Amino acid sequence: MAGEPQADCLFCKIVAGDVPATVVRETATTVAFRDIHPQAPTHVLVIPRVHYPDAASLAAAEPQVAADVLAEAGAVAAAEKADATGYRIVFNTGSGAGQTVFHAHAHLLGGRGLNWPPG
Ligand code: DGP
Repeated sequence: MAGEPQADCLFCKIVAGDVPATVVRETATTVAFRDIHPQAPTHVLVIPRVHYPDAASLAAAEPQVAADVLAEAGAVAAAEKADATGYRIVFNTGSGAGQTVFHAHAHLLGGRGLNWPPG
């Protein structure tokens, strides 16, 4: 069922504590942890505890949780002092855009200059 944990989902396993992660913040609805392949000095993933395959489907079904993910990305940026120089919040959506884990997640990237447009 939509929103329910999926047995084959890596990020559902991180939410459950079955796969270890370096967690930096947690709320009732979200978990934020460091990306295993960081692309910037600050590279944190913020995920909803509920399972939806991407950000748009999360926002359509549970808009408050989608807002929580965004707010947490901002809170992580502030905690990591990435807000001093600017930061980027990215939701890769679809394999053509680089999405590899199909559990909605925000990439919070900061701590260095970020070029535009992204590759
Ligand atoms: P995306 O490509 O947008 O689906 O982002 C998935 C990110 O997840 C990617 O940057 C690498 C990260 N990742 C993959 N496996 C793990 C893991 O086991 N632990 C952590 N912390 N991050 C992971």
